[in-house]
Amino acid sequence: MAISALQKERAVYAPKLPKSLRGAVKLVDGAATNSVADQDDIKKLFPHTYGMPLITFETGSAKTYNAMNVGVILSGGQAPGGHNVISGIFDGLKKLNSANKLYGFLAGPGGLVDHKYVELTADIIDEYRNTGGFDIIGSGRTKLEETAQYDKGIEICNKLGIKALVIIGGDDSNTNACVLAEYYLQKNAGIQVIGCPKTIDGDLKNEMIETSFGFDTACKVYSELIGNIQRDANSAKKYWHFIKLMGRSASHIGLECALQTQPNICIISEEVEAKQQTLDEVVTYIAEVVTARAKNGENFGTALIPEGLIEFIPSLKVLISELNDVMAHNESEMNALQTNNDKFLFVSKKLTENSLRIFESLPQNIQFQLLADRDPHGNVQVSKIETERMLIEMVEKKLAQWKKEGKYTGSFSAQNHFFGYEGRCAAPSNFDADYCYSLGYTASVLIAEGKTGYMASVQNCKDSAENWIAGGVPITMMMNMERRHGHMKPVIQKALVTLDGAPYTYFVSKRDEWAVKTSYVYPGPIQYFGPSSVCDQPTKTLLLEQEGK
Ligand code: FBP
Repeated sequence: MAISALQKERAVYAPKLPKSLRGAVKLVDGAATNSVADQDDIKKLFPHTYGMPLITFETGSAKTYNAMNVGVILSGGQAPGGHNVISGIFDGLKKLNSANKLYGFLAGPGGLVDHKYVELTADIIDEYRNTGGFDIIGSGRTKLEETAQYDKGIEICNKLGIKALVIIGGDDSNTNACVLAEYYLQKNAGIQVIGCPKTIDGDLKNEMIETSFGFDTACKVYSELIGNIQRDANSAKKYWHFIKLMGRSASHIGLECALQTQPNICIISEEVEAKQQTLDEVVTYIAEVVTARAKNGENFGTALIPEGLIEFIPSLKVLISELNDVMAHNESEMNALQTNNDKFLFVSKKLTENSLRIFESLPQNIQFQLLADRDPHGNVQVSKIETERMLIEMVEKKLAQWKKEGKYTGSFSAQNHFFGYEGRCAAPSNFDADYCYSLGYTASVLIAEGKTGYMASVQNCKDSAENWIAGGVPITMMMNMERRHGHMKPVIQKALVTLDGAPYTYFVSKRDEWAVKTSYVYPGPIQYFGPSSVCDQPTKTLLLEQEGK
């Protein structure tokens, strides 16, 4: 198979491990834990895995471990570094006992249920070291939520002699990992379950998990592209670029890219929600920045728009939730309707007066996109809603109105972009390559030590990799109760952008200046070789959050 010159060099990159993982490891128990909220409910639901202690690894003395087989699953959207988690697990297992085997379940959690798997041998692993993508075994979004699925898991694990599963996924997949760990303990099935924090969205983090893997690389890729666009904008001086950035709910990606590139505008969904802003207020803010820059003769700029924005504008959130209900309860009638217009008329009759008014005020393409199929969890597929185009259209209208009123005299010509899939499978940055490999290695040690219901953790990431602290965090510690599809469910608390957090506070202290002055930063492409100050830096979000800790 043909590979690029970079791939060839990258294949021999040896990810950096924390000191404690370089030789024999000793596990040190910390304090017993509690869930972040709803302790009584979570305790009741997870009697076997609740309250377990935090674990940190230290250098220990050599030990022998019995041979064991382990299964690994990639769950949900791709994120750079997944292959390194798997190679970290593989190398960790082989170091513990060369007879250990690793099986990969194919195409996500569905592979466990449908008994589709492959044995991951050294040849396969070597082909994928330090590469982006999840193609080594594929991923999927099948939800593990029924005991029949868990039992199918027991069947295949028994057949293959698997004593532990590693689930590499986001908040929902790790919630499932914990449910599975609890169920297997209840059934005395002899199968441990360990989670690993994955998602480019950056919203699986907390006191103990400093970042989810993939966020670093994806943000660096998007920031490179934004920087390139800014250089073009500043050269041609004729376009406003509206750039939508992936991240289903949280605005971490947009915020990190803003910190890296200093654009003129970056909307933060969590702020819009907290301030209860209307769509018109968001449009007005953008139009005001365009107007202020036009006064300085600068009819160009960049605006970063988080993918999830539409669901954070309170009135649109209500509209979307009404649409979800109408569509879920009238599935067959909706499917029978031939055109988008028919669908629009059908749902319009079922909306409340306020939501109907909002729905009618949206551009037609957005109305139709809001009527498109939902994802397997019943959510709008926000990556398919062209929020950036909608905002361009609405800003254009507002500026035309202001021109008539003499409030605006510039010219407005806009380009739209959406960056998401461009970054999800990029070759992992050194940070992600090292972090992921360390997470995988950590998972193998947790398994060998008989742990279950834990998420592999690597902390102190602001420091150089040798000083990172590996260990395990009980997943129940991250849980609270939330309403899902009308029922209260235990779930890992999602980390949205906090408005008193250091990254947002820093951004707010700078954004007015960045809005009017052209203060662009051009980060350039990810560097895989060269000085550590260029190659190994974590995200600005992580550095600001961990400052002083
Ligand atoms: P995960 O949370 O599963 O990591 O996926 C995140 C994400 O990349 C979001 O940013 C995006 O909205 C969504 O997946 C896109 O999903 P799909 O891959 O199904 O198009």
